[in-house]
Amino acid sequence: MSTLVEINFDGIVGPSHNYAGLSLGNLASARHGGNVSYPRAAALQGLGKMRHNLSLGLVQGLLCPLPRPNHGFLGALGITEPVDETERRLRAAAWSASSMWTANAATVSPAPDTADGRCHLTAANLVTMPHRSQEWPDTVCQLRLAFADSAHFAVHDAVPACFGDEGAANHMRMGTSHAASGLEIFVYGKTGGAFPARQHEQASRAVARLHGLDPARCLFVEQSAEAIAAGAFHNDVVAVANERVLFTHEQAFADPEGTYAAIRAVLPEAEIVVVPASSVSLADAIASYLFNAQLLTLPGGEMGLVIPLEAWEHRAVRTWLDGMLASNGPIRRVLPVDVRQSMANGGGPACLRLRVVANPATVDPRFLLSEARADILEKVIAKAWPEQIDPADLGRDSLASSVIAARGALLSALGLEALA
Ligand code: SUG
Repeated sequence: MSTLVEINFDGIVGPSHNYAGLSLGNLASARHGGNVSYPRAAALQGLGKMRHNLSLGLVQGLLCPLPRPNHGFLGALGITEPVDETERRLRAAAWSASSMWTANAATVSPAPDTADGRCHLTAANLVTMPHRSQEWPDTVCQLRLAFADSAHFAVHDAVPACFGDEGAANHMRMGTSHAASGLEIFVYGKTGGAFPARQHEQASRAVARLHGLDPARCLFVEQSAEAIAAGAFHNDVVAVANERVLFTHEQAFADPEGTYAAIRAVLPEAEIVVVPASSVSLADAIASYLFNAQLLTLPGGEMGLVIPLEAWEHRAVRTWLDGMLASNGPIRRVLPVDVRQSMANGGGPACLRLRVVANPATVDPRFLLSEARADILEKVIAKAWPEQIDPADLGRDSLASSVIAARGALLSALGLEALA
């Protein structure tokens, strides 16, 4: 039996989690900008999702929040307190806990797909949004620690900033099993609408080259302009794949039929589950985050879809899901989870995790979760995470001290002081 399994590395929600309305084109971020956030509840919700997946018998990994407020970023922009009106957003950027959405940390090509037989990870430059562009150097440090075993992993710096790259959120991998050689699907957008296209085709092509992928097993697919205009700022808001199954909204891709045909040409076993707009409109798909789901192969072999509660509670989505479960489709279980604090910033279950197919024994164990370690994390979060943050509090020294201390307590509890 292969030792390669899918490991989901969830980002622990950082103690500075707040709603600053920083992401143009991300409707939830815009809608909740200025609201009071609840970092402790947010981190406990995230941990609850990790525990949920652990209890399903899956291997669960974790990644730590990055250092915030980012004084280096503020210094490089010449920003000091007190800030004026024009500097407020940049200051908020330096406080953002956005690294929790680890689907944007990197693009991952597992060992069966690469020329040198190692799992390759390229950190995402995230240049389209200022608050996210500061993440990648710290992300690379963390990935180099978690995946330090160079016999099995290669971690690349981000591709040059001239080409925006948002990582695994715009990348899907299909195959007969996780351990088999895969078809890697890179989804990019084209600019032109009211909202930015955050993934550039050339960034995706660079990642494929860096990872040593077989061009015959790569697809570069354009995201539909309507999807971006409707608020699908990443492909993972309108489509998700797992092994032989693609679960997608009918308006996800610029050329849906061409995309499905190209997938079937490489993977004849592919099962493509298309949700028609007549059942769930693009607007409802984006409001409910139906597709921002974790499509998982459960230990028994059947597939489960971990969706946000918002999708489960949405009338049209629920009707469609009930019909799907009653049919004989490949997705056998629907598993709703509560990640409402993250959802209010546009981050559903799929945003919160980075998928890595690897042998868990080759990963630094400090980045793997067990029930016992989850108990430890829960205590640290309950004790050290701020209960709430009003965006007007950003910049306060007392808040900065508690955010820094909370992250420090987490790193010590995990034995990851090296990231301090
Ligand atoms: O980059 N939200 C994130 C959400 C990322 C979701 N990730 C995936 N779809 N994979 C973003 O837009 C909001 C921060 C704020 O407004 O305070 C934010 O960054």
